[in-house]
Amino acid sequence: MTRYLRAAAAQLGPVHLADDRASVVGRLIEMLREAHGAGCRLVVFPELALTTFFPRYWWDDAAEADRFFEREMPGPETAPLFEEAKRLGVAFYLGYAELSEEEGQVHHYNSAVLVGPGGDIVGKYRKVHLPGHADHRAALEFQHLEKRYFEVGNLGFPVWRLFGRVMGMCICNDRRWPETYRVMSLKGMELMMVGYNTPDTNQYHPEPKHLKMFHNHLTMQAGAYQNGTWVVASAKAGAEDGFGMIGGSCIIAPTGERVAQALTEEDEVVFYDCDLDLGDYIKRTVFNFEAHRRIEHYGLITERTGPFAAAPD
Ligand code: CDT
Repeated sequence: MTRYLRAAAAQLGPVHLADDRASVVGRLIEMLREAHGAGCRLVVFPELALTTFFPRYWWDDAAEADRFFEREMPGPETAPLFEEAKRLGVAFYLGYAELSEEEGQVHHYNSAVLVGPGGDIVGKYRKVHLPGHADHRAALEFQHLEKRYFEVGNLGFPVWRLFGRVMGMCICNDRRWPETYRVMSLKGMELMMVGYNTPDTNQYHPEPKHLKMFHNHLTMQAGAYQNGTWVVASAKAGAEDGFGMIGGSCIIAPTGERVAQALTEEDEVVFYDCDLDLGDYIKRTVFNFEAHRRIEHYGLITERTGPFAAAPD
C-alpha cells in the first residue's frame, strides 16, 4: 500500500470564451507531462477545466450554454488527454460540465471524474453545493449563474480506492462547507481532490480583496486538519476575458499546513510527496471520531438548512 504519493495540482491560467477545447486540452497535456516528469502519479485539474467559467454569463435561452457541456467523457476532444495519461500511467481528476441523459431526461451537472493510471474512469462526482443565483441580475459586474445552468448533484459524496488509499472528490464551493469533508471522512477519506473557479471580487458585497484568497485557504486548511486528510486543490487563475480568478492552487497536509502553492496566475504545476499515513495520528488523537464525536447532539445539521428554516428552540 502506497505510503508516499507524489501528487500535483495543475493550475490553469485564464481560459477565454474564444479558446477552443483542443487548445485547452493541449495545455492540460503539457502539465500532465510536466507532472509525470517530476515523478507525480496523480494530477488534479480545476473545476470546469475545459472552458471559460461560463456561469458568469447570462443567456436568455439557457440552452445556449449547452455548447460548454460534454456529452461523453472521454469525448473526441478529451480523448487525447486520457490517452496520454494512460501512456504515462498517471491518474487524474478533471472538472467539466456534464450533459447526461437519464431515463429519457436531459440533465446538466457540474462534474468531476477520477481517472486511474490505466486510463479507466474510477469515479464520478457531481457538485452538491451550487453557489450564486438563477435569476438575471444584470446590474452586477458579472453574474454567478450555477443555479441556472446546473442541477444539484445526485451522487452524494462517494469515496474511491486508488493506489490502495481512500480518495474523495468535491468541486469548488463544496470546499467551504465542513459537511463535505466530514461525510467523506466518515468513509475513511485520506486525500481529497478539489478543482475551483473563484472570482477575485465579491460581486454581492464590498469586501477587502485579500479576503477571497484568505477564505479559500482558511476553509480548506480547516477541512484538512479537522478530518486528518490531505487536500490537493487546483484553481483557474488570472483574468478570463477581463474577469479575475484568484488561483492560489495548493496542497494541504492533514496538519492543516499548506506544503506547496502556486505562485503565478498562469498554467502552473505544484507537487508534493504526500505521506498518506500522516493523518493517522490526528485521527487517533484530537479527531478520534469514535471516541469524541457526540452525534446525539448533531441532529439539527440534517434537519435544518439554517436558523430561519424553522422556529428556533
Ligand atoms: N465555482 C464556485 O463554486 N465558485 C464559488 C464562488 C462563490 S461566489 C458566488 C466559490 O465558492 O469559490
